[in-house]
Amino acid sequence: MFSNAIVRKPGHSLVNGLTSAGLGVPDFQKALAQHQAYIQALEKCGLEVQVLAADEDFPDSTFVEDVALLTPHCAIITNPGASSRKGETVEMQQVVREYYTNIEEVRAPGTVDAGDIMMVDTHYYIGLSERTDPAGAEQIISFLGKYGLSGSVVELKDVLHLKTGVAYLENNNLVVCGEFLTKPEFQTFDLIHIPKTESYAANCIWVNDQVLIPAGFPKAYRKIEAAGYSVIELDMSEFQKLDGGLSCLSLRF
Ligand code: CIR
Repeated sequence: MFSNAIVRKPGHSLVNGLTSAGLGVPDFQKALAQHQAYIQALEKCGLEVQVLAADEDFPDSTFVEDVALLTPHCAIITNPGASSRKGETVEMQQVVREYYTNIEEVRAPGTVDAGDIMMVDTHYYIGLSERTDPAGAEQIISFLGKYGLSGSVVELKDVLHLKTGVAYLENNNLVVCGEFLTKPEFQTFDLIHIPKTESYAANCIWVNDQVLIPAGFPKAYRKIEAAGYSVIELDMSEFQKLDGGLSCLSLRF
Protein backbone atom coordinates (compact mmCIF):
# COMPACT_ATOMS: atom_id res chain seq x y z
CA MET A 1 0.00 0.00 0.00
CA PHE A 2 1.15 3.56 -0.63
CA SER A 3 0.77 6.34 1.88
CA ASN A 4 2.39 9.33 0.15
CA ALA A 5 2.62 11.01 -3.19
CA ILE A 6 4.63 13.92 -4.56
CA VAL A 7 3.27 15.94 -7.47
CA ARG A 8 4.25 19.22 -9.10
CA LYS A 9 1.76 21.69 -10.49
CA PRO A 10 2.12 22.38 -14.19
CA GLY A 11 3.52 25.81 -15.08
CA HIS A 12 2.58 28.10 -17.97
CA SER A 13 5.74 26.84 -19.69
CA LEU A 14 3.96 23.48 -20.07
CA VAL A 15 3.06 24.61 -23.58
CA ASN A 16 6.75 24.22 -24.47
CA GLY A 17 7.02 20.65 -23.18
CA LEU A 18 8.58 17.87 -25.20
CA THR A 19 6.16 15.96 -27.38
CA SER A 20 5.78 13.66 -30.33
CA ALA A 21 2.02 13.22 -29.90
CA GLY A 22 0.88 15.63 -32.61
CA LEU A 23 -2.26 16.44 -30.61
CA GLY A 24 -1.73 20.20 -30.39
CA VAL A 25 -0.63 22.56 -27.64
CA PRO A 26 -1.98 21.96 -24.12
CA ASP A 27 -4.38 24.48 -22.61
CA PHE A 28 -2.81 25.64 -19.36
CA GLN A 29 -6.05 26.30 -17.43
CA LYS A 30 -7.47 22.94 -18.44
CA ALA A 31 -4.22 21.22 -17.46
CA LEU A 32 -4.36 22.89 -14.06
CA ALA A 33 -7.93 21.69 -13.50
CA GLN A 34 -7.04 18.16 -14.61
CA HIS A 35 -4.05 18.20 -12.30
CA GLN A 36 -6.24 19.29 -9.38
CA ALA A 37 -8.65 16.42 -10.08
CA TYR A 38 -5.67 14.05 -10.16
CA ILE A 39 -4.56 15.22 -6.71
CA GLN A 40 -8.08 14.75 -5.38
CA ALA A 41 -8.20 11.20 -6.77
CA LEU A 42 -4.92 10.32 -5.04
CA GLU A 43 -6.29 11.74 -1.80
CA LYS A 44 -9.46 9.71 -2.24
CA CYS A 45 -7.24 6.62 -2.46
CA GLY A 46 -5.82 7.52 0.95
CA LEU A 47 -2.57 9.23 -0.01
CA GLU A 48 -1.08 12.29 1.63
CA VAL A 49 -0.07 14.41 -1.33
CA GLN A 50 2.79 16.90 -1.26
CA VAL A 51 2.10 19.47 -3.98
CA LEU A 52 5.21 21.24 -5.26
CA ALA A 53 4.93 24.69 -6.81
CA ALA A 54 5.15 24.97 -10.58
CA ASP A 55 8.67 25.40 -11.93
CA GLU A 56 8.52 27.55 -15.04
CA ASP A 57 12.16 26.82 -15.89
CA PHE A 58 11.29 23.23 -16.69
CA PRO A 59 8.29 22.79 -19.03
CA ASP A 60 8.05 19.04 -18.37
CA SER A 61 8.57 19.21 -14.60
CA THR A 62 4.97 18.28 -13.80
CA PHE A 63 5.97 14.76 -14.92
CA VAL A 64 7.74 14.13 -11.61
CA GLU A 65 7.80 10.38 -12.02
CA ASP A 66 10.81 10.56 -14.33
CA VAL A 67 13.25 12.20 -11.94
CA ALA A 68 13.20 9.78 -9.01
CA LEU A 69 12.56 6.15 -8.13
CA LEU A 70 11.16 5.83 -4.63
CA THR A 71 11.36 2.31 -3.20
CA PRO A 72 10.48 1.12 0.31
CA HIS A 73 14.22 1.06 1.16
CA CYS A 74 15.88 3.84 -0.80
CA ALA A 75 15.33 6.72 -3.16
CA ILE A 76 17.22 6.96 -6.45
CA ILE A 77 17.51 10.33 -8.16
CA THR A 78 17.76 9.78 -11.92
CA ASN A 79 19.70 11.52 -14.66
CA PRO A 80 16.89 12.20 -17.17
CA GLY A 81 17.61 11.36 -20.78
CA ALA A 82 16.33 14.63 -22.27
CA SER A 83 18.74 17.55 -21.80
CA SER A 84 15.91 20.01 -21.09
CA ARG A 85 14.87 17.87 -18.09
CA LYS A 86 18.19 17.21 -16.35
CA GLY A 87 17.89 20.20 -14.00
CA GLU A 88 14.60 18.91 -12.60
CA THR A 89 16.53 16.60 -10.28
CA VAL A 90 18.08 19.40 -8.21
CA GLU A 91 14.97 20.39 -6.28
CA MET A 92 13.62 16.83 -6.19
CA GLN A 93 16.78 15.76 -4.38
CA GLN A 94 15.87 18.21 -1.56
CA VAL A 95 12.24 17.14 -1.45
CA VAL A 96 13.12 13.45 -1.27
CA ARG A 97 15.38 14.16 1.73
CA GLU A 98 12.24 14.88 3.75
CA TYR A 99 11.31 11.21 3.44
CA TYR A 100 14.53 9.23 2.88
CA THR A 101 18.01 8.94 4.33
CA ASN A 102 19.19 6.36 1.79
CA ILE A 103 19.50 8.38 -1.39
CA GLU A 104 21.38 7.23 -4.47
CA GLU A 105 21.98 9.14 -7.69
CA VAL A 106 22.39 8.03 -11.30
CA ARG A 107 25.58 9.58 -12.72
CA ALA A 108 26.36 10.63 -16.29
CA PRO A 109 27.02 9.24 -18.79
CA GLY A 110 24.24 6.85 -17.69
CA THR A 111 20.73 8.20 -18.23
CA VAL A 112 17.43 7.05 -16.76
CA ASP A 113 13.85 8.32 -16.85
CA ALA A 114 12.02 6.53 -14.05
CA GLY A 115 8.95 6.30 -16.29
CA ASP A 116 10.93 3.38 -17.65
CA ILE A 117 10.92 1.59 -14.30
CA MET A 118 8.08 -0.64 -13.17
CA MET A 119 7.99 -2.06 -9.66
CA VAL A 120 6.67 -5.59 -9.16
CA ASP A 121 7.05 -6.34 -5.46
CA THR A 122 10.84 -6.38 -4.87
CA HIS A 123 11.76 -6.58 -8.56
CA TYR A 124 12.09 -3.62 -10.90
CA TYR A 125 11.74 -3.91 -14.68
CA ILE A 126 13.78 -1.25 -16.46
CA GLY A 127 12.93 -0.34 -20.05
CA LEU A 128 15.79 0.51 -22.38
CA SER A 129 14.41 3.45 -24.30
CA GLU A 130 15.54 6.65 -25.96
CA ARG A 131 15.76 8.10 -22.43
CA THR A 132 17.15 5.17 -20.42
CA ASP A 133 20.38 3.61 -21.59
CA PRO A 134 22.16 0.39 -20.54
CA ALA A 135 24.68 2.31 -18.40
CA GLY A 136 21.88 4.01 -16.48
CA ALA A 137 19.96 0.75 -16.06
CA GLU A 138 23.13 -0.93 -14.79
CA GLN A 139 23.48 1.74 -12.08
CA ILE A 140 19.85 1.29 -11.05
CA ILE A 141 20.28 -2.50 -10.76
CA SER A 142 23.38 -2.07 -8.65
CA PHE A 143 21.70 0.47 -6.29
CA LEU A 144 18.68 -1.83 -5.91
CA GLY A 145 20.99 -4.74 -5.07
CA LYS A 146 22.43 -2.79 -2.12
CA TYR A 147 18.97 -2.78 -0.53
CA GLY A 148 17.95 -6.38 -1.23
CA LEU A 149 15.96 -5.44 -4.34
CA SER A 150 16.51 -6.67 -7.90
CA GLY A 151 16.20 -5.32 -11.43
CA SER A 152 16.29 -6.50 -15.01
CA VAL A 153 16.13 -4.75 -18.37
CA VAL A 154 13.35 -4.89 -20.96
CA GLU A 155 13.94 -3.88 -24.57
CA LEU A 156 11.35 -1.57 -26.06
CA LYS A 157 11.04 0.14 -29.40
CA ASP A 158 7.55 1.56 -30.03
CA VAL A 159 6.83 3.78 -27.03
CA LEU A 160 8.45 6.61 -25.06
CA HIS A 161 8.74 4.80 -21.73
CA LEU A 162 8.21 1.26 -20.46
CA LYS A 163 5.18 2.38 -18.46
CA THR A 164 3.65 3.99 -21.54
CA GLY A 165 2.70 0.42 -22.45
CA VAL A 166 2.58 -1.66 -19.24
CA ALA A 167 1.18 -1.19 -15.75
CA TYR A 168 1.38 -3.54 -12.78
CA LEU A 169 -1.87 -3.66 -10.83
CA GLU A 170 -0.62 -5.98 -8.02
CA ASN A 171 -2.00 -9.53 -7.52
CA ASN A 172 0.00 -10.69 -10.55
CA ASN A 173 -2.17 -8.57 -12.87
CA LEU A 174 -0.28 -6.78 -15.61
CA VAL A 175 -1.86 -4.38 -18.08
CA VAL A 176 -0.10 -4.73 -21.45
CA CYS A 177 -0.42 -3.14 -24.85
CA GLY A 178 1.31 -3.53 -28.21
CA GLU A 179 4.87 -4.83 -28.14
CA PHE A 180 4.61 -5.86 -24.48
CA LEU A 181 1.89 -8.47 -25.02
CA THR A 182 4.37 -11.06 -26.26
CA LYS A 183 7.42 -10.21 -24.14
CA PRO A 184 8.72 -13.51 -22.70
CA GLU A 185 9.46 -11.92 -19.31
CA PHE A 186 5.81 -10.93 -18.87
CA GLN A 187 4.20 -14.25 -19.72
CA THR A 188 3.92 -15.43 -16.10
CA PHE A 189 1.60 -12.53 -15.28
CA ASP A 190 -2.17 -12.54 -15.69
CA LEU A 191 -2.22 -10.21 -18.68
CA ILE A 192 -4.91 -7.60 -19.16
CA HIS A 193 -4.61 -6.77 -22.84
CA ILE A 194 -5.46 -3.24 -23.91
CA PRO A 195 -6.16 -2.98 -27.66
CA LYS A 196 -3.92 -0.65 -29.66
CA THR A 197 -6.89 1.63 -30.38
CA GLU A 198 -6.93 2.43 -26.64
CA SER A 199 -3.18 2.30 -26.08
CA TYR A 200 -3.10 5.52 -24.03
CA ALA A 201 -5.09 3.73 -21.30
CA ALA A 202 -2.26 1.22 -20.78
CA ASN A 203 -0.68 3.91 -18.63
CA CYS A 204 -2.92 3.49 -15.64
CA ILE A 205 -1.99 3.29 -11.95
CA TRP A 206 -2.86 1.05 -9.04
CA VAL A 207 -3.32 3.08 -5.88
CA ASN A 208 -4.31 1.05 -2.84
CA ASP A 209 -6.65 -1.32 -4.70
CA GLN A 210 -8.21 1.34 -6.86
CA VAL A 211 -7.07 1.89 -10.42
CA LEU A 212 -6.88 5.32 -12.01
CA ILE A 213 -7.35 5.28 -15.77
CA PRO A 214 -7.65 8.05 -18.34
CA ALA A 215 -11.23 8.92 -19.31
CA GLY A 216 -12.54 7.92 -22.72
CA PHE A 217 -11.28 4.36 -23.08
CA PRO A 218 -14.32 2.11 -22.54
CA LYS A 219 -12.70 -1.20 -23.48
CA ALA A 220 -9.83 -0.63 -21.07
CA TYR A 221 -12.29 0.44 -18.39
CA ARG A 222 -14.34 -2.74 -18.76
CA LYS A 223 -11.32 -5.04 -18.76
CA ILE A 224 -9.79 -3.51 -15.65
CA GLU A 225 -13.13 -3.47 -13.87
CA ALA A 226 -13.67 -7.12 -14.85
CA ALA A 227 -10.33 -7.95 -13.18
CA GLY A 228 -11.93 -6.87 -9.90
CA TYR A 229 -10.78 -3.28 -9.45
CA SER A 230 -12.68 -0.20 -8.55
CA VAL A 231 -11.83 2.19 -11.39
CA ILE A 232 -11.54 5.98 -11.25
CA GLU A 233 -11.54 7.80 -14.59
CA LEU A 234 -9.66 11.06 -15.02
CA ASP A 235 -9.58 13.47 -17.93
CA MET A 236 -5.96 13.59 -19.07
CA SER A 237 -6.33 15.28 -22.46
CA GLU A 238 -3.85 18.10 -21.83
CA PHE A 239 -1.09 15.81 -20.52
CA GLN A 240 -1.64 13.33 -23.35
CA LYS A 241 -0.68 16.17 -25.70
CA LEU A 242 2.79 16.01 -24.11
CA ASP A 243 3.14 12.20 -24.19
CA GLY A 244 2.44 12.16 -20.45
CA GLY A 245 0.13 9.75 -18.65
CA LEU A 246 -1.27 9.10 -15.20
CA SER A 247 1.85 7.45 -13.82
CA CYS A 248 4.08 10.34 -14.92
CA LEU A 249 2.28 12.90 -12.77
CA SER A 250 3.25 11.51 -9.37
CA LEU A 251 5.76 9.68 -7.24
CA ARG A 252 3.85 7.20 -5.12
CA PHE A 253 5.46 5.53 -2.11
C1 CIR B 1 8.74 14.11 -21.87
O1 CIR B 1 8.84 13.89 -23.10
O2 CIR B 1 9.67 13.93 -21.09
C2 CIR B 1 7.42 14.61 -21.34
N1 CIR B 1 6.80 15.45 -22.30
C3 CIR B 1 6.51 13.45 -21.02
C4 CIR B 1 7.05 12.59 -19.92
C5 CIR B 1 6.15 11.47 -19.62
N2 CIR B 1 6.60 10.73 -18.50
C6 CIR B 1 6.44 9.43 -18.34
O3 CIR B 1 5.93 8.73 -19.23
N3 CIR B 1 6.87 8.88 -17.21
